[in-house]
Amino acid sequence: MVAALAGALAVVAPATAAHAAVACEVSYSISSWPPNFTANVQIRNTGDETWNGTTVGFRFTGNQTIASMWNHTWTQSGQSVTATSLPWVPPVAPGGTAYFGFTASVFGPNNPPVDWRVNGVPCVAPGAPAVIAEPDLIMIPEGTSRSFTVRLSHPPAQQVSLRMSITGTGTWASPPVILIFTPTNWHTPQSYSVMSMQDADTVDDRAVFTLIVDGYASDIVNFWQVDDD
Ligand SMILES: [Ca+2]
Ligand SMILES: [Ca+2]
Repeated sequence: MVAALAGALAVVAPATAAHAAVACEVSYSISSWPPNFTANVQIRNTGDETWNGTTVGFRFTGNQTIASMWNHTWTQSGQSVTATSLPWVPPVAPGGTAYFGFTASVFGPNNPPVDWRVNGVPCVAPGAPAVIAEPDLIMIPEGTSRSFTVRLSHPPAQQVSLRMSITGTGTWASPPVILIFTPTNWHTPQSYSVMSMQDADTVDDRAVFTLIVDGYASDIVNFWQVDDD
């Protein structure tokens, strides 16, 4: 079959503390009167961190040249654009949407920009295949177990397996099982348990489990240990 998800015991070296996740979903539409066009951009905050200001990066695939922008200021270098929210633009809470737009000109094809990023993190197109893990954040008393569930947004063409990467601090145990998604069970949530091992320190450790399936946008689950020492 395939490699196990994680060993029976995942020891996470003290490194950077876990952080909230930035995730985003872009909708892009244009009104065109060649060679000019107006573009409207909506970026939904699908992560669990409020955006206090957004720096949006994207890349044109043609010779588009921006002439003006609203809600954000911009710099354009060749096909690469960086748009930064103006100071009066309100924060965007999880589930909220950032809006901006621009006027531009183009000669030749006018396909949507690619490589969208918010504050350095790649975005996905709405409706793109994604791993869906819930909940996003789990408070876990030291020495106990908690579970999250994983499913897929779209059916795979054939059986796929879930991979997992773990970053953060502390000692975490998880069963050596493999979660498999098939063209029939892809939308059924599968449970995965994680144990926060007893440790000698008094620090509330944090770990981020990143759930990965090839061809799907990854999702994450944050574990916040509640230390009992
Ligand atoms: Ca402890
Ligand atoms: Ca601890």
